[in-house]
Amino acid sequence: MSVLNEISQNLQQGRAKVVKELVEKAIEEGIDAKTILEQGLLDGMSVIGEKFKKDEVYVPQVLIAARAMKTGMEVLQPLLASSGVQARGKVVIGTVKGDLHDIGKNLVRMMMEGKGLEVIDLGVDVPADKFVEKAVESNADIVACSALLTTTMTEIKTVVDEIVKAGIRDKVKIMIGGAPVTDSFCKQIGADIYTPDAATAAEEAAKVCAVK
Ligand code: B1M
Repeated sequence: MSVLNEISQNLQQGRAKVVKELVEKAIEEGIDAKTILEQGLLDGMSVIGEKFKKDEVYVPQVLIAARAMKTGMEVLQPLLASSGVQARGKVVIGTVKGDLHDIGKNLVRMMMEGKGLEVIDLGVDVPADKFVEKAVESNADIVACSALLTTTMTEIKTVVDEIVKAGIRDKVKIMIGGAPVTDSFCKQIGADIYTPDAATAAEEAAKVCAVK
């Protein structure tokens, strides 16, 4: 098995320490950082994403795989930066104002990072103007809103309105999700993309960034 394959396999098993050692080994073998990222770490996260979508793995396995990915990335990051490898796109994500649920939002963030996107996580209870401020400041491709309560999902509309008001509607795609959110709600409030789960959200975000 190649070292890249080993990285992918061990990441899927959530073995953070082994992944770190294997990434170091791959660097020593002279494999370039971009290849290690794409054919090792991102490959592993992509398999986990697919399995999560099919209910073949559950939240805890995704979380430990994401932790292993993070550990590998810590070794790789300085090399990626110095070799000029850019993130594939930028996402500003948060749970909307009044809502403190963040487990699903964190999964979306991790899966998006697993697709090689830079994700700026604003946390929970995020007011609409904060989404806009960060999107402008970071020149984001996507604003991603999570809501878990029927009483807070309407807050996503406020985010859409603020984005329009700020004059950046044509610059960002608005992605939305969370248990009470639906595709028809997405259309109704003028957002762009509704996805039901974290893996699909990451796939759609990667598609958006690929055509930008
Ligand atoms: Co709350 N809660 N909660 N809660 N909570 C729910 C959501 C609820 C359905 C429980 C119930 O009554 N059966 C209910 C909402 C009812 C409704 O509005 N329809 C509810 C309620 C009422 C409340 C409080 C009001 C309770 C109270 O205080 N009376 C209160 C509100 C606090 C607030 O936010 N202001 C509250 C509080 C809490 C805790 C703090 C205790 C805790 C949150 C801890 C945390 O997140 N750090 C909590 C929890 C854990 C839940 C349940 C049990 C689990 C939510 C969860 O994490 N699921 C939930 C009941 C349930 O869902 N079974 C419930 C796992 C997670 C992986 O799924 O977040 O749906 P989820 O994410 C999914 C998809 O939705 C999607 O991807 C993920 C899967 O891949 N997704 C996106 C999510 N965001 C996305 C964004 C995208 C795309 C996809 O694009 C941008």
